Amino acid sequence: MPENTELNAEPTTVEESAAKIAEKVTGVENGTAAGESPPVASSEAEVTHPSYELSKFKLTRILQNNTMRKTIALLGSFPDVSTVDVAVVLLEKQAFKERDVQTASEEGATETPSIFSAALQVHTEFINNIYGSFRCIPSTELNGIKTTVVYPATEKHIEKYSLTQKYLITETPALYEQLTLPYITNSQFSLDWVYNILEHRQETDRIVYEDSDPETGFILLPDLKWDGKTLETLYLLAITRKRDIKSLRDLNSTHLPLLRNLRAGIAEAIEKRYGLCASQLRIYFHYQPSFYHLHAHINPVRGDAPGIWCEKSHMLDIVISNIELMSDYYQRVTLPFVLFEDSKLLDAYEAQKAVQKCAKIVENGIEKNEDKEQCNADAVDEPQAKKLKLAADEANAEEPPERKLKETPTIEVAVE
Ligand code: M7G
Repeated sequence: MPENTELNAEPTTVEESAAKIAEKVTGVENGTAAGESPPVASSEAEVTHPSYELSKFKLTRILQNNTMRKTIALLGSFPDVSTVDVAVVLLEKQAFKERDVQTASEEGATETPSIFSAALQVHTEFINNIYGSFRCIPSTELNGIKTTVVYPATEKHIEKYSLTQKYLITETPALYEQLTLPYITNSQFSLDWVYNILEHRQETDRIVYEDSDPETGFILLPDLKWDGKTLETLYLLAITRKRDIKSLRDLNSTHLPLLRNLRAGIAEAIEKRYGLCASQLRIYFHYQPSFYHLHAHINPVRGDAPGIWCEKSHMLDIVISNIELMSDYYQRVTLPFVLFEDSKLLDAYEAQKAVQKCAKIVENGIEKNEDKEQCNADAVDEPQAKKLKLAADEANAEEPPERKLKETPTIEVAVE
C-alpha cells in the first residue's frame, strides 16, 4: 500500500482559514477539467474577489441554531467583496479534548494548555450548600470556534443549512429511475472540490492515506466538519478514485474489491495514525448523499457524529454483505431517504403522488385550518405519507407582522 502523507496542517487562525477556503473557491472555479464534471447547479453570481475577511461578514438571517450541537448557520454577505454573492457561515463550538482537562502533575505544569490553569477566569454565579455554579472563561487557545464558510453560496447550500421540514421518501427502483436519477443528473452540487482532492490540487497536506489504484483506490482525509485535532470527534472521508459511482444505488458485485479495499485500507490507516482499531470505527455511506461521487464517512463508534441517523446511513459492512448475498441488491432494493421542504425533488415526488406533505397546524391538541383532503393518507399511491405538525408555522402565525416580513423565523432545535 502507498505510504501516508502528512496530516492536518490546519490553519491556525480564522483569517487563515478564510484565506484557505477562499483559495479553494478560486481553485474550484479555475480547476475544472473540461468534460469531467457532471452538470451542476452553479453559483448564482461570479466570484469577484478570491478573498474575504470573516470579521467583515454581514448577517442577513440565521438559518439554523442547533442548541444541542452548539452550531449556528448564518446567511449573509461580505459587502466589501460583493454586493450580490451570499455566504453561508457555520459556527460550531468545539467539543472538549480530554487533554484540555488534564491537570498539572507533581513534577509541574501540563505540556498542553489546560482549562485548570492560572489563566482560567472564574465568575461565581452562586454557591448553595455543597453546590456551586460558575461561569468560567479558559485561555483563548481553548476557546476556538470551528468556522465553515461557503462563499459564494447557492440556493442549494442555503437549503442544506436551513432548518426546514423534512419528509421521508420511500424510493423504489422505479422511482429512482423516474424521478431521482434525472434530478441528480441535472441538478447537484459541483464535485470540483472532490476532483481537487483526487488530483492533489487542494487539501494535499491533509491526506491521511492514499491508495492510487484506479479501480479500488481512494484518498482518506479529514472531513470538512472535523477540526482535524479533536480525536473524540474524529471525522474522516474516504473518497474513491473511480468517478462513475454516484452513490450506493450504483453499487454491485463488480465493486466488491473496491468496497473490501476501502474497509481494509481505512482500518489500517486509522489504526496507524490515530490508534483506533477497526471495531472502534463507524464506516458508512449516506443515502442520498449531497455529493454524487462515492465516498465513505468514518467516525468513532463512541462519538455522536452528525448525519448518522438510520434514515440516512448505510454501514459499509452491511453494504458488502448485501451485495455478497445479491449482486444487484442496490438496484432492486427500496431505499428510504429524506428530502427537505422547498427541494425541487420533493416537488417532483409530490407531483407523482409519491409523497404527501401534510402540514397541520395544531394548537393545544386542536387542529386549525385542517385540510381534510390534503391530509387524507389514502389519497396517495405510495405509503410515504408523513403527517407533520408544523410548530414552526404556528410560531410564525403568532409573529408580529414586521418580523414576518423580514425572514423565516429562527428556530432553536434540541435535536437534529
Ligand atoms: P455527503 O454524504 O455527500 O453529504 O457527504 P452530507 O453529509 O453533507 O449530507 C459529503 C461530505 O463531504 C460531508 O461530510 C462534508 O462535510 C464533506 N465535505 C464537503 N466539502 C465541500 C468538503 C471539502 O471541501 N473538503 C473536505 N475535506 N470535506 C468536504
